Amino acid sequence: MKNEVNPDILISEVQARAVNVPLEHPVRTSVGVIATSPLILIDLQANDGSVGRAILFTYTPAALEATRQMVMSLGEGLKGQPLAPFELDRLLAQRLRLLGRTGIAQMACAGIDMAAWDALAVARKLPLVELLGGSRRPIPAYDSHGMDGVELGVERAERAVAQGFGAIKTKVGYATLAEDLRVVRALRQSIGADTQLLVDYNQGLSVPEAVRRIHALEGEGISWVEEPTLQEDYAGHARIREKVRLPIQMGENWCGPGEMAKALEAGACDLVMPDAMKIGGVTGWLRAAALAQARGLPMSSHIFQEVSVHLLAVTPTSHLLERMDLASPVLAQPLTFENGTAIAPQRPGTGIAWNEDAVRRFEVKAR
Ligand code: SMN
Ligand code: MG
Repeated sequence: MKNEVNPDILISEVQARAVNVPLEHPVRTSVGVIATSPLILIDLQANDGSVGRAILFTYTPAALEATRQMVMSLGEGLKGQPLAPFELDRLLAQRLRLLGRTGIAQMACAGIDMAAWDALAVARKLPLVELLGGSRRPIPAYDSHGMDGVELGVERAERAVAQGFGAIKTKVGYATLAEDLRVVRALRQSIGADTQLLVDYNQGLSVPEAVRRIHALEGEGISWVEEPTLQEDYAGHARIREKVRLPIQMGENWCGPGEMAKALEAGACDLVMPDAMKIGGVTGWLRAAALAQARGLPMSSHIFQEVSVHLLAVTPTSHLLERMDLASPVLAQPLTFENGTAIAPQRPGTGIAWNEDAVRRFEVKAR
């Protein structure tokens, strides 16, 4: 007998479009430059008329079409399924057990997960954070910059401090330690002692070089050193962590909560920052938050600010929201920051909606 009080809402269709969006500043890292923002925009239609939306960031335009196709084909296989994200997660895990939920498969599953949670929140007329049992509250954020050198680095840091950010992240891993120090000292001088300074090596150093450079940074007032060595080298991160006095941060590359558990088991880091896409969407994030809570590890986000502002509000060890604007040009109402914090929008769901004129302008059609 169907539950007439609350008949299942069913998935009707999943659509995915690829766009390549200009960035105000290229994201320069020690291991490569991201010149534009390649995104997959997902629309998940439910049979009650609700539409869930999600964004995927593919890091390189080369991954756009494959990721879009993966979302579309997995979505096709979910037509008629109840709009129940935990059930969808179980179904996709089962269907991809042999392939493995890694890389583009994991990204596509996460995109469907985020869109399904969005659709459910829209159907229930609640902001996602409230559907998850939390409340909309200011989440402290840091402004995230690239390997911008001294001049642009100071210019961006001063603008962020003027906007009220209490923390700035810069990317380091220049050719020499001296250049790292020159940039860090210039930024420290420009932002003053009250603003936190975070650095991100983007996996660019060997373990011995990381120990050498982080020792040299220890007197510079750094609040965290992110991904000093290869992200998959948990033992290497643990060796660095044992030898230095600055907190080691990582997590943006963990593919699902399972990889996070292995990293924590290895003692790889003092702080965690899962990526809402790679960790497995809302569902993956909730499981990651429990792992962080069990070990008392402060948990920050990695890009995906529009959904992360909801997720950090229901994260027991919530730390900092990363502000790196990768999608605003195609959003109808970009997330706003005030005095270095952001609050999940009052609108139902995540609040993600497309600026369709901009989507048409930046859309990348399959050849
Ligand atoms: C980063 C890397 C690649 C794209 C966006 C952001 C970076 C970060 O590692 O932590 O912001
Ligand atoms: Mg990083």
